[in-house]
Amino acid sequence: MGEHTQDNKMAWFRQARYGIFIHWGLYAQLGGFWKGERVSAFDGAEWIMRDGQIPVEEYRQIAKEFNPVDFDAEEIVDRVVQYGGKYLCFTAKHHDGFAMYDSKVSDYNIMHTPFGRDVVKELAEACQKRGIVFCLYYSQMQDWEDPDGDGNTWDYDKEKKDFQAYFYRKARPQVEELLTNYGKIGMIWFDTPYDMPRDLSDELAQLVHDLQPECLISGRIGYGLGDFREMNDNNIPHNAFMEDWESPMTLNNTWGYSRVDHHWKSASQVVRMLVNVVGKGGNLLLNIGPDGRGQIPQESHEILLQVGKFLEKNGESIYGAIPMADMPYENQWGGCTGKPGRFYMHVLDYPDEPYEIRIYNLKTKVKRVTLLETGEELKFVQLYEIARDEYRFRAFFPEKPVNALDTVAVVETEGPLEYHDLRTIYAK
Ligand code: FHN
Repeated sequence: MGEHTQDNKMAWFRQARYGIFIHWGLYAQLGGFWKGERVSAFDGAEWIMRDGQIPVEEYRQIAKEFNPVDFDAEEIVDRVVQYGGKYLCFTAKHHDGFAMYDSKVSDYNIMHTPFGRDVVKELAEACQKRGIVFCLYYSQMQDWEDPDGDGNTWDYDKEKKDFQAYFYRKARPQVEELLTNYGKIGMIWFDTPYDMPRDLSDELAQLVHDLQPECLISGRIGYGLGDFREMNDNNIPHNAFMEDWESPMTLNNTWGYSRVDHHWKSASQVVRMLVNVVGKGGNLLLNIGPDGRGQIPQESHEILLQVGKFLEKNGESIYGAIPMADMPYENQWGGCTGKPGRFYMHVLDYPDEPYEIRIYNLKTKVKRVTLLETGEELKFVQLYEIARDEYRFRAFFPEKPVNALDTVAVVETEGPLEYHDLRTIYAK
């Protein structure tokens, strides 16, 4: 193991660029419906307990029936590999307070269901076998089952809540279990810190550092204690953000499984998001919500498989890519991702005849332009127009896209990118 620096710690994250989020818990059994009625779709379907103000004693009954017989960790992680994801982040405990693992801290866990299997353990082992970085989501503040956890004001009196008691009784010891019993955890994904007291957040961060010094902490621990910035849900910044960051995204409009949400993003929208995020220096964490039987919805599967096929051939332009700090992010054809000594043009909207793409005021000399999938060399010209004091790079693409999702061209350059005048770089 090399020197323990922040750069070393972040290395896998910066290389990965694309991870798969899995929201799965008791709520998957309900799929957004309670007693035959659809519960508000304002929040994701994983919020059903809170949105439907379901009494804790009634919600608990789901655990008595929870038996997702189709759940197969090996198959799920095989799929993550096929999808091209490099890490998997699983909801060990979401806001409903139900632990999806064998917790000695609270009986409100998956071992006390007809299913009775430790899903976290099965996923951890399956990830380890396939070289997928295993990460865990843990809701540290909200817990709708615990009388002292944040959020449940329909069963419990807000005024009587003792958050500190909850923290020491449940949250802290559960995080300790998760970081002790499941091998190496790549990242612990805390969420909704709201007004969690600073000293307890500090203590939680310290606990993670003590138990697994290399485990990353998501920005949603709050108070800047995370190792990277977590963007808002389904949010991509407008410009490159020159720090470590991640955008968590849904594939439809919910995190937890919903029987009625069919608003799926297409594979081409996902690739577009990926290029957009990675070109600006971030990671995309894309969500799957398995159903009550433990199956990945077929629609998600098909979409993510297409993305995986794209990555199989074009992964070089995504994995380990670096931000294109000053590249124009709004142009007519797509976007760019970078690597030292080269950048990748991702042609998402293919140009019409004469199939030409221009980047203005890129000063760096271009050595070669090739298509990543086929190796075909593309013609290009670089010129400087004296009267307009303007540099022009023009690349000529073939008549037809080599990939309907994204035609990627590798632009090899002499040295790092330099621009004539940052105010005037644009692409068309
Ligand atoms: O409330 C949660 C939500 O259910 C989901 O887990 C997302 C994922 O980023 N985080 C919270 C909302 O931001």
